[in-house]
Amino acid sequence: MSDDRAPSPVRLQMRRAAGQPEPSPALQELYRGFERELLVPLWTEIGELMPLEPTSKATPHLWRWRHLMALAERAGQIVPLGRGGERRAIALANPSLGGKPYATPTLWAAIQYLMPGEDAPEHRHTQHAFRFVVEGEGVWTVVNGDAIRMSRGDFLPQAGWNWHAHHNAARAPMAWIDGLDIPFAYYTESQFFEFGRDTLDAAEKATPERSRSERLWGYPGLRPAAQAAQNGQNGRLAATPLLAYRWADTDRALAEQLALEAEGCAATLSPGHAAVRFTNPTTGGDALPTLRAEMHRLRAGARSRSRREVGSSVFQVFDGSGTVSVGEQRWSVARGDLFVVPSWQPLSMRADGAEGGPTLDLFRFGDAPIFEALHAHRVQEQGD
Ligand code: GTQ
Ligand code: FE2
Repeated sequence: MSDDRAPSPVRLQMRRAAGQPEPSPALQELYRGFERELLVPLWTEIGELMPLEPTSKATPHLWRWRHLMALAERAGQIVPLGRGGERRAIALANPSLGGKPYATPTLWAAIQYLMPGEDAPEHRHTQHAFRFVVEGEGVWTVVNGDAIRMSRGDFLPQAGWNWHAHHNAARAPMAWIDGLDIPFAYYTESQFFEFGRDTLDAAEKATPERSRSERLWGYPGLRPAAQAAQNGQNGRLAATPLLAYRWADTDRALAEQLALEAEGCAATLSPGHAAVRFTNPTTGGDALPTLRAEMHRLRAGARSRSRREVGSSVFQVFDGSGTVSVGEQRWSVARGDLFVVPSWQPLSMRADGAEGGPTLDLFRFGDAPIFEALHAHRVQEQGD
């Protein structure tokens, strides 16, 4: 055997354990043969490769909004924005994903910050994205030339391969959060990216109250007839054509679910726990192909059912305060705080306060559409 051969990256250890062959010189020699030929037997790996249920590498973790904001503000002062770096976005890095900028194995979650008058340059990519605003206003996100106002509580989906730029038309800086499927696209080696124009034209710097997409699609149950069936798939679009879901609508939908529950109609997930999902009006399914987004509201003092599911999620507290437990972790949370729920880790949430007090509102996004599409999704709820 030649000595100039690179050391084998395969390392096999003989172990005395159930299901493992008895260590012996012959076994040792067999394992060295496997290493030379870059082979790994199933019997040494099966516990790690095929566990009885998901054992996520990701850790439940909480990021405090005030710490994120302080650092984003500092970045606004000292980090210029431009072509190449593309965005002043600062990602949540799960503590057990090797320092990668991934909130979970599939999800990117970042705080993005724009100074007054600043533009983030146009580009497009196959990764699906959305913006969610917990506070502030003054930025318009420009998607295929359509300027879309961003303000508190708005959910702004933006499916892959659409041109987009962001424009701060106000005199104050603004922050928001981005969610994307960047890690999923990275591991599956499926991503494409293109640079667009370096500057926006005057029309794109307009600041309309309502975007073209809302003027065309923003009416419950009404579809523009000119957009009916010519898109193939019986008019089902892969991603939502509605590019802004406004807080006034979301807030009202949640308030009405709780009101209906109080009137004795079964409307909520569990007592005092209302939720809505942001959907594609042409399908009724998730707004984006890979990302699910929802808003949850817990009545003061209410507790959610404990629940675990395949796939991971990121939550941001939108309003109110409460206690959240994820796996072994437990946190008190308040406005803006972000936390991650790894695959198959139980989540339960409780709103602070006594009856009649302020609700706990939480924005949530996750990767469930991926697993649903592959028939690999499972949910287990307390009491099941
Ligand atoms: O705003 O276009 O947080 O492309 C990461 C990648 C934001 C964006 C991110 C992006 C963007
Ligand atoms: Fe982007």
